[in-house]
Amino acid sequence: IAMAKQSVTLDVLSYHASASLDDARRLQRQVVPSAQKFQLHDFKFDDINMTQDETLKACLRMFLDLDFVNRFHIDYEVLCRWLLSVRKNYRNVTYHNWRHAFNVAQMMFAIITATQWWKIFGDIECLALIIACLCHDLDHRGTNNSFQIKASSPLAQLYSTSTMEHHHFDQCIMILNSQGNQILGNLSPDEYSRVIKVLEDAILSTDLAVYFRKRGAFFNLVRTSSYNWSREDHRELLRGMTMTVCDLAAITKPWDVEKRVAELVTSEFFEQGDIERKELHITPIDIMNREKEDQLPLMQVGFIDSICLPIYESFAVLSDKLEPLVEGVRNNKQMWLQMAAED
Ligand code: 5BB
Ligand code: ZN
Repeated sequence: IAMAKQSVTLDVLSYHASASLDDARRLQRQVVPSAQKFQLHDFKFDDINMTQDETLKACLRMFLDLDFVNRFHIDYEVLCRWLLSVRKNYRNVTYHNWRHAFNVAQMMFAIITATQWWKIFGDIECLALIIACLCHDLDHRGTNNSFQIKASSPLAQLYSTSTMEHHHFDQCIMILNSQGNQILGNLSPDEYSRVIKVLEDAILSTDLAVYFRKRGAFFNLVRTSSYNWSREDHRELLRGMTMTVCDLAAITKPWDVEKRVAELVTSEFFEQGDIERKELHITPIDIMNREKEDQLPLMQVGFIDSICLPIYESFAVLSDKLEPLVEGVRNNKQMWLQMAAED
């Protein structure tokens, strides 16, 4: 079993590639516009009109404004190369690509600045959270955990639960350890291990199964106002839930954005369904079945009611600064209901 695991590991890890020093130096010389210019504090942020280069500069802006570069003595050229490497290790899949990761990080930035939760988390946890957002879907293949299991993929042999999320974390660690990409290289050993622990926890929290397992405890803390953010276990819950809130944030966006993103999610689901039919000879579940396309608006309503509204409502109780997120979800629910009624 040890031998088998080792060869599976080598197989899985062989995809990694670092960005070139030339590209890093090119990015390093560019002027980085302000957060205002990029609208990085805006909950309605939309990346549609940004170039690939601009998404990287926006990430540099987040690192600069959160004071990570000074506080953690991050070599700016190393940061540029790390960002390029992270982007390079996303695949060109329809939804779970670099743009998705970038949007998740922007929402984390907007939330921790608007609410001032950066004071609750402190600099180490904030650094870990932003890195986690950028890395949380690294090397996603456009197929979910249950697909890995059904296809007996090498990844599923390596990790039987939270399969993809463990892989995203592995990829994240590999990039952080690569020559010329070590943005955590100047942290003290204690700070370094703390960042890695928080990072792992945050990336694993993006498995919806983990969200379902933990959300009850979180809703209780919020409902009864019995949270104490100086407690690590309470903060850990808040960090995990914030990862989910950022991961699913397309559902809070203005309708034109939400509509466009939902189409990407749908396409990726259908593409998985096609592979399941063709290669695994099974009938895909409804959300992945092209023949059930007309059920989409009602599926989105179900997704909103069962997964999204509870967490965004809970977050708005924690901070009234987050009310625009719930309003966005409620508005999109009405739009999906309207679409369902039209067909
Ligand atoms: C979600 C959980 N899944 C295991 C089964 C299906 N459900 S669902 O019924 O709530 C559902 C969610 C059904 C259809 C959906 O999209 C059709 C376009 C969605 C859905 N999921 N819709 C969205 O707009 C988004 Br965003 C998502 C999230 C997709 C990424 C899944 C990984 C989530 C990690 C937290
Ligand atoms: Zn994601």
